Amino acid sequence: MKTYSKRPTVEKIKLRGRSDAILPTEETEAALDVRVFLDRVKAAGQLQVIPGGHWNLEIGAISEILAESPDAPALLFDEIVDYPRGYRVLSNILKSPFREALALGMSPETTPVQLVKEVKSRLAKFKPIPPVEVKKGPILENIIDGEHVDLLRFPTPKWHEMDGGRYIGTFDAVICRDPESGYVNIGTYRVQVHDEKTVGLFIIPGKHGNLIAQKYWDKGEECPFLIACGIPPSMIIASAVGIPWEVGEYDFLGGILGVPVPVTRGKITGLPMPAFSELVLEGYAPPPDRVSRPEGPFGEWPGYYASGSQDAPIVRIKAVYHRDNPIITGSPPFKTYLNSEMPTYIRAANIWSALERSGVPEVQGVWFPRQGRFVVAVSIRQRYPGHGRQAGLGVLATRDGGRDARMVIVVDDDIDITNINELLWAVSSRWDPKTASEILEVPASALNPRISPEKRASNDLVSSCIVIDACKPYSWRKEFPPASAVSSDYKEQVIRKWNHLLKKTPD
Ligand SMILES: Cc1cc2nc3c(=O)[nH]c(=O)nc-3n(C[C@H](O)[C@H](O)[C@H](O)COP(=O)(O)O)c2cc1C
Ligand SMILES: [Mn+2]
Repeated sequence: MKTYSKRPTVEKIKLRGRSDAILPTEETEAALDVRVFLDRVKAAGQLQVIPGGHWNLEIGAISEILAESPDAPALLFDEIVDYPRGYRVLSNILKSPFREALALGMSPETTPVQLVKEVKSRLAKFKPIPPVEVKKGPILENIIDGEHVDLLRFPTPKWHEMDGGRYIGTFDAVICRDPESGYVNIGTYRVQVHDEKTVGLFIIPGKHGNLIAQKYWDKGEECPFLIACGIPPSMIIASAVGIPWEVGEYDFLGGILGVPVPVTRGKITGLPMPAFSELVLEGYAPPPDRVSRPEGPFGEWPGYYASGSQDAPIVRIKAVYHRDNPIITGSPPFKTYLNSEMPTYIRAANIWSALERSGVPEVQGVWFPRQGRFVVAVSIRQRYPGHGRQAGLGVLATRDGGRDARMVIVVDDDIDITNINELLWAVSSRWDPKTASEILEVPASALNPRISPEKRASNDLVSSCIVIDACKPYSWRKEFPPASAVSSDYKEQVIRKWNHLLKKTPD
């Protein structure tokens, strides 16, 4: 059997300076090294290798078509047209609860709401763990610099038909350092290949990477960057989540996983890159008022081209680091119902804790249904009149639940909020739109397709949101007609007896 890693991996690396360094455990090895991750995914029958696809649209289209299947496999594209065998692209990386759990360094059997709960409990006990610097790492297997830098050597896909170019950074980690405090930030920002030695960066104003770069640019200086375009699957948990400025994303990820992230320094900028990354670009972004280039459009995560094409900063690449046979990790955004969004675990956990902290009791789960990422679902065990409404409004009062929200749905705890069928069944049978709704205005973002051109032009970025209280009405909940569905106890008995027909094993 072909394996993608030569085990053991992390243990081989000599640790420098920190004799107390905690090495990754079995659970976190897959989270910190995409090749170990692929071995586990392959063993579980969730990896599909696709030879011969074209970088121009085919990889994107196949990824989207296969994302529609209920157990969407991870896709490893090899022998890509125009490129040598071994130069690969990995997509649909985290599109199953099994793979999400692996990336979170948790047991792959964990169910989605349990994952949110586990993340919440890890965040409650959270202590940052700084990265550990190592001398050697697979990312240093190949270093190309100066005149030899040629980004076109990598099979960067053009993902969607109307994209303005090829995007090497979609499941990426863009690393830079605050010149004042020395704080290292990591953000997932999309990266377009302009030519052999230049990429374009799309960073929304206010994001940390932009705040940092602006400090260099204000002084007329270039901002040093590392752009990791093939990353360990767990990196996305930290790089794509709004973590407070004081907590570095490496330290956050280490804290969540319980082990330090092994890093090694870029030769030119001295910035730390994950030692187990696959492909890292290093370079400098000149002040955009001096040099910028049109960037985009790019199919964005809500499933539209809302932000269009604009002049954006560039990064001139001075060095490229890659593992032998590098893997570009890609996550082309699709319609929201096809996206896998690891950060939603953190965000759901944050909303859940915020509700608890604000004194809303008995929350049983918080979830972002994949079918519509502008929707938040909450389940509660009702304790008093108005409890459901309070929980729904509480979601909107949080940073993670308020922005761009279109619908907050609150249901009783007999409903599995991760099952869209059950959720809609509860809404359609227990909700009274006239008496059990609130409609409010919430902050929106430029990527929200429902912002009118006028509002966009005047920067009036707000949209409205409905809170749907689909709990049984508290005052007559005991008289609410009982559901006719088979009870869970009896269901289990029947499945056990009729297993040969039902082809299902009881949990
Ligand atoms: C798949 C994916 C792609 C993203 N692309 C971008 C992007 O192109 N530009 C951007 O500003 N934010 C993007 N984001 C959101 C940022 O990664 C996120 O806000 C993160 O918190 C930014 O890090 P920061 O808080 O350190 O700035 C993306 C998120 C995900 C999950
Ligand atoms: Mn940050």
